[in-house]
Amino acid sequence: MPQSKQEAQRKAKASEGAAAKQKQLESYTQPAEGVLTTNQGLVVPDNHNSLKAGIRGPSLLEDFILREKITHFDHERIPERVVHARGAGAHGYFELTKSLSEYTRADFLQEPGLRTPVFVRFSTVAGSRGSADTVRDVRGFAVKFYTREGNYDLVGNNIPVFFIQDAMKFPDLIHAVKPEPHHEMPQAASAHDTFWDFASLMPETTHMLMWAMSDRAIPRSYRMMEGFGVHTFRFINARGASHFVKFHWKPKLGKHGLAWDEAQKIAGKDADFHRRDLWESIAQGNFPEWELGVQIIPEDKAQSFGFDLLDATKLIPEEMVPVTIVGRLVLNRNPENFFAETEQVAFHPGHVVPGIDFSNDPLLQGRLFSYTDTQLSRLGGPNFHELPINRGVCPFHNFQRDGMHRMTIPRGQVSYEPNSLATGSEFRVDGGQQGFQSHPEEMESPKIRRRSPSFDDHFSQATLFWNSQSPSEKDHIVAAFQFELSKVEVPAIRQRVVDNLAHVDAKLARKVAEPLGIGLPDAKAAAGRSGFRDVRVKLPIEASAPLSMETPVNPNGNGPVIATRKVAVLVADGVEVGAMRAIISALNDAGASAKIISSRLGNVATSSGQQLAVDHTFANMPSVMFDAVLVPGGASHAQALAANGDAVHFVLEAYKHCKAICVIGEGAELLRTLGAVADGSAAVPGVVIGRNDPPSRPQLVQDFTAAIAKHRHWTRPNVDAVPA
Ligand code: HDE
Repeated sequence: MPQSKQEAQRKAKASEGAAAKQKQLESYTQPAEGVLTTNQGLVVPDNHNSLKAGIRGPSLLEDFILREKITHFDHERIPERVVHARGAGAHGYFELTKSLSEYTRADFLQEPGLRTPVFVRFSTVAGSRGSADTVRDVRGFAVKFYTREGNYDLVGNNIPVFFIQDAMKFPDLIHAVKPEPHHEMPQAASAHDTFWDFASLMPETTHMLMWAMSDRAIPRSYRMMEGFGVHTFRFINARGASHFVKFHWKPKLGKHGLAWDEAQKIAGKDADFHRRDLWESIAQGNFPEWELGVQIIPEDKAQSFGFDLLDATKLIPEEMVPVTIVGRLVLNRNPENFFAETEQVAFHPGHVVPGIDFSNDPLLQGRLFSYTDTQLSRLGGPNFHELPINRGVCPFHNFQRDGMHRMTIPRGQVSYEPNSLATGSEFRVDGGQQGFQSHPEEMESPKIRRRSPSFDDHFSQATLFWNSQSPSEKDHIVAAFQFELSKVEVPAIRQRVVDNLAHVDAKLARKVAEPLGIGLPDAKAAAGRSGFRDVRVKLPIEASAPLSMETPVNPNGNGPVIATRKVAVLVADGVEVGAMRAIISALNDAGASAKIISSRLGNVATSSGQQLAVDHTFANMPSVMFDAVLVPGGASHAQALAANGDAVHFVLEAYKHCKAICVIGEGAELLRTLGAVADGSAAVPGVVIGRNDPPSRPQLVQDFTAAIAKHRHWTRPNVDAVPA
């Protein structure tokens, strides 16, 4: 067969696999149109009036149509997830690009080109279902692979380590971070006494705190964050050999954060910011994409790092074990129904397939119990695996029976094994080499309720993280600690936190402490507290580049990426549109989008007397909804904008949030209103000042594109002087 035909057949087969889940889900969908009926199928004759004893009389109990409607409504809510309640989901596929057959027998990791359908749910951790998307928090990154051997769930986060080492502490951690129990405040925020009280008394949280105070915890988009399996797992190959493995998701669009002031404002202006961003990108055909990477560690190397692979507060720096890219994840379809899919999806790290197994990480071990258990109260019984979104695409059969909401109808007399009645011949599960085989790890040790001493070092990786940050990233971390601790009312808690930080880096601790009205950080006091162990593993590296968000995810990627970036174009009557149109067209070609913003909807008149349609107003789409701002030229337009407080605020705020700004011709007037960039003549990072004449346009386009691609210009001067 010619190769191209083979390739075409392979592709057709691959997409068939990816569509398996969609086909299955379609059989459960219900059209929105048609006559209204009761749940029993009776046509409803009148959907506005209840049945009454007389035209002005009381309603009758007999009215089963009213009763059914109200009863169903009364029971519409289910308990929200106890953590990760707020989330957004999408369908897509995972395509293997490099066979992992050397390490694992998992079917979906054998044949490059094979596509496996997936459902992914991103989430915040602490907030309730209706909380804002852009709060400072860890993000969940949960992937359900509907493989031909059963469902595999990789239930990870956007941060590669965790707050605690043992599942025993999880309820305490979550009780501490959730709203305080007496008055249920604050919502979706760690900036309060109970969280920092707990954290300060648990030095093992320190490494994760560093990540949580970094811009990782305020991502620009779900599409622009990394994902991590966090724990060490095992791959088991066809010969039964085991390797340890850590999973990484690397976003195609790079990893980017918001400014903290911006994140807080977005929480009010558009609480659905991340959910909307994901939905709109997919709806517009800009399918979010990640690469799957693995760090593979031979069993005999596992003890060689100094820190323990079973300790979820540790990562393995990529310099020590490189990440190999083995596949890609593409999200290409929005759910049909939020409740049926995103809310009812039930992830579980214990959903594994043959070839993937657990490590003894005591945090992971606790999770293996929790996830099925929690669905029992959340989804109302043991049959949640039958919900359409949770069904595997391969057949399943066993003799578990009955329970709330059973949907399948098991046939026949037999519900036990072994039996001879189901088919007339003897049937028993043979206990052989078929199916999932637990890795036969040797176990010879006494039962013990203690922490391994190999988990004792709580600071060396926190220091590694700190040393890996750029100066601006360090500033953001310091500011985040200061903000959070300034909300803590008990000074002794603030003091304990900075005492612990002194073991990460003395300068960091001093800086954090400065505005907090407490004493100097006291490393000795921290070391004297119970729970503190003075152990430091010597790492072979001082810093690790991939830990900085400023290190590109894919250093070999081509050119500046501005795809899906949003640019606001500020206009008023008299706007000169020549250069503006050239820039917008170049932005569109590069996959970015531009929206025309003015003080009112409708049209503005251009300098040549044409009408320019306005997309949004300054009030309904403020600067925090955009990645960059363009102010075209035109004398009366520039004057009008400079006299408009909303327009000035728009640019000031974009300046403060270090976004790319391009001003053309008289549009530069608006910049001059910024005390911070006095006359606009000095080169300010990310501020592009151009002329209206056609010959300068290519350079203008190039400079503005490069400025947007840089995401943010954190080193911009005088940002604090801007009162936005
Ligand atoms: Fe979870 N976690 N978790 N977790 N987790 C849940 O399960 C739990 C942990 C993570 O989009 C719950 O179905 C325990 C680490 C994500 O539906 C619950 C421990 C990581 C999601 C639960 C942990 C996670 C959850 C709540 C410590 C990163 C959302 C609802 C022993 C690797 C999944 C539910 C979704 C959800 C328990 C720690 C990630 C209660 C006991 C570490 C992404 O079962």
